[in-house]
Amino acid sequence: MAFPVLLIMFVTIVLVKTEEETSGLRMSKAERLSLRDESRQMFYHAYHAYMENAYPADELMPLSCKGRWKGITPSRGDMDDALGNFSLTLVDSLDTLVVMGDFSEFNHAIQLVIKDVSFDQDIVVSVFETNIRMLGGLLSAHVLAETLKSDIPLLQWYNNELLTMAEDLGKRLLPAFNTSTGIPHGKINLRHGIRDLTESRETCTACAGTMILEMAALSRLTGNPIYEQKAHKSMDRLWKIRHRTSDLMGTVINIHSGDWVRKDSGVGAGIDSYYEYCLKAYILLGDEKYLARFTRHYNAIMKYISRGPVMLAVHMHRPHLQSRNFMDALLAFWPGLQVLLGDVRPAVETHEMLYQVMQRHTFIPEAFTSDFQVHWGQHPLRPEFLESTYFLHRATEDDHYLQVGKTVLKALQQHTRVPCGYAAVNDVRTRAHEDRMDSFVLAETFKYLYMLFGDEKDFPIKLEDYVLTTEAHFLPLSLATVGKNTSYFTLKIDDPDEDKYRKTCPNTASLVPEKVRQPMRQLLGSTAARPPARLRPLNDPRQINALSDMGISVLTLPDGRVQLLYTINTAKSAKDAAEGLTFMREMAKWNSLSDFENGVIPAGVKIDDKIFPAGPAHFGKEITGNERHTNTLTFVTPIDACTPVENEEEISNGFGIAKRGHCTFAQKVRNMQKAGVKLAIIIDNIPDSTHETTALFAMSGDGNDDIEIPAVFLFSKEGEYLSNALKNNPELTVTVGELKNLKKHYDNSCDEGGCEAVVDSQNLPADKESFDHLKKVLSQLVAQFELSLSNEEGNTQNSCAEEIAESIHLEKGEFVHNVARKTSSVKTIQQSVTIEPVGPSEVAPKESVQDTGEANKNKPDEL
Ligand code: DMJ
Repeated sequence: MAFPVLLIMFVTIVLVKTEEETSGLRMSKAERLSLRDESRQMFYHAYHAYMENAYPADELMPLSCKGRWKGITPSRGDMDDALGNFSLTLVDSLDTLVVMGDFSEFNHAIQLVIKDVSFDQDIVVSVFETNIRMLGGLLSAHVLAETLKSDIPLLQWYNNELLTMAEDLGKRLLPAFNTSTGIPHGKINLRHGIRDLTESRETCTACAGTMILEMAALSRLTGNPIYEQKAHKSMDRLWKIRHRTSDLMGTVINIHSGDWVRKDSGVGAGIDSYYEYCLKAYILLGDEKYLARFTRHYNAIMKYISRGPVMLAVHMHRPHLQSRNFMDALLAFWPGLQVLLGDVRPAVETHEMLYQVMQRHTFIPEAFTSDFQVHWGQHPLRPEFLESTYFLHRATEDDHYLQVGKTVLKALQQHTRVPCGYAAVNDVRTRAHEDRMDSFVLAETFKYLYMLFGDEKDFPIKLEDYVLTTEAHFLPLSLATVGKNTSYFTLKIDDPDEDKYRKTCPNTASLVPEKVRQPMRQLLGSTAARPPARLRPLNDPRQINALSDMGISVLTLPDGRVQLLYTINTAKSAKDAAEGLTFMREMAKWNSLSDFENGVIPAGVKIDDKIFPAGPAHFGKEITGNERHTNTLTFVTPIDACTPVENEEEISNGFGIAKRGHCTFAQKVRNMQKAGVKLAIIIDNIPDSTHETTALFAMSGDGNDDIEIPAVFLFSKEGEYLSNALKNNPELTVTVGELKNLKKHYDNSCDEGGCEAVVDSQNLPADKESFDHLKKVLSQLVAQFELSLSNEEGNTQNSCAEEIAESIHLEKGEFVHNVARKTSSVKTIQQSVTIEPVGPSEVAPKESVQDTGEANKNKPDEL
């Protein structure tokens, strides 16, 4: 049954390798193997730290260097969902030991698990987390022990003990499925079942839909069909409640009624592994109904959620309406899943987008905006990006993916390794640590790194004989034939349409990953160009209609920015589509003018003999050219300047200093201006931030033009320097100007090219004004336009085989021309551009950033 999928994967792997250049740096075998060894050492550093300082606790707290226990260590709320006082990290790590060929420690570890772990505890656990980490870990270790024991004498004593434990655990999870819908409760008491949990009503789609692999494996290995039957029933119900027109799923369900509680639909938190298990259920079990379902979902996702490389959640019932303007780190698994399906080209694109995000922030933050700014800064050393990197490398054999893995590995080593393990990053902007090392770091992150750099011969098992679960545990493909002929496993197809969708699109022939990645880089980091005249006077609704004809829709994001979305198959004609693409490309380039890194003119503050880069403002007097402002300074009271400034007399026409937070930048500067401040300096409130690690940005305005004084933004460290200098010398004067010119004037350091803006300021003024006007007009018109969009259904897509055949041959120079001829080659050539009418809005950083991953399995709306 699994044969067709294996064939797809094989075809993918063979065909994707082409004669084309990989453009990225080649990696020597010696370097690759040394990275493999380093990955292994990283795993052991974490593993030993856990075993020596935390075991038998569930997790290691790497900063306090002790164990985390449920009910004993102060609770972190939903973040503790995965805990159950059942030595979670050890169970999750068992098969990583096998992959690394360490049979001696594997042998020792399984003996410890058998001896120490008990599930007979009065403890409430997450059904989803316990299933993927504990049940999956036990089953995988059991299968590997069984497989290896004939070759490894050390393991010959093994006699199904882990399977017995898995069955004990499986039985304890079963009562969760006792709901009228068959959709399981989110939590269960390991000893008492759902007693006292009856008021729990909601669960997330991923929570309910990520049971089938482990449950089916348990059934097939024990011969008891009940587990698999329950999980199938839950999957059947989920399929039934999909949105019948869009084929999309929401993220939270009422387990009793089967109604949707949250109807936002993306591919990340709250839903991710449901889609993963639809496809992998087919791969593992060979049941074609799962492929049919996955294909339907996949087409919907590629039609509504995928915007080129970007994946943005929409409303499941109004799929043309975006529900969020940010993505979360969990969606980084998606390219890996696309590789499994055989749709490598969009996988390459989305992976490349994620790599740009990773490079920009060193790690992929828990959530990031559609223009790749940090939305939630945490990074708990998640595996998803490496998982996709691993699959893409297997499919393409492109050394680029080894280089990507190396970048991730080095970032982990440099910023997260601590004496007692690896510590999660609390905020990628400050790289502050968090006392947290999740079990998936050992189960997945280091495993994927090791498998990425390893040789086939480094692994004691044939990787292609297994499906990797969502927690990277191994389940053997041979399970497909176990029980295949029993009536228990013959499942009825409940949807007459399903047969129509029983085809996948292994569409990777002649794919050239570097050619796919290149445009992504251009999109995200292009040098700016002057806008063509026809983009300027967009001041009339008819022109919005013209955009619509070109396949471009306009959305206002909640933070006031405007997003243009281009979908070829909504264009009126081939000619319009080609125009639309040209428009988008030009806008992408041009838009970079409003992105600081790509062209806004950095300001500088000279304090004593040091010149610090500072962010300018989108409001007030512009700081350009050779003009320099020099003056004395005063901290304003109140320090946030959110209410009228009280120390007006002290200021006496000098510069004022205020702190970021509590109100908008514009509000602060307006209050300071009223108090007679001549230039406002706003200091960041994120501890330890500095321009050395965080990209400068321009402060946003609020649409009013009453502010006349200039304003600049300094990161915390530079602000601290300023405060100290002022403390030492209350008469201190500072000079503010355009960074480049300050440097030229005072220290000639521009000769080294250290202060060049990407765009020469001479190119800016004339068109900048009209572009601002365009953005204003777009903002005003957008609400009206969005309404009309919501009633609009996109055209049906071509079969993906056709699409790929048409789009794979696009050369850079031919792009527009080809699109004009091939308007139906939709999904791989979508683009979106976000225009910032103003800079990033003034958002006070959250003091305690919440987890967006596991926690959001249950609370996806928090993202
Ligand atoms: C893991 O536990 C699994 O991969 C899960 O599906 C998602 N979250 C974590 C890793 O980020």
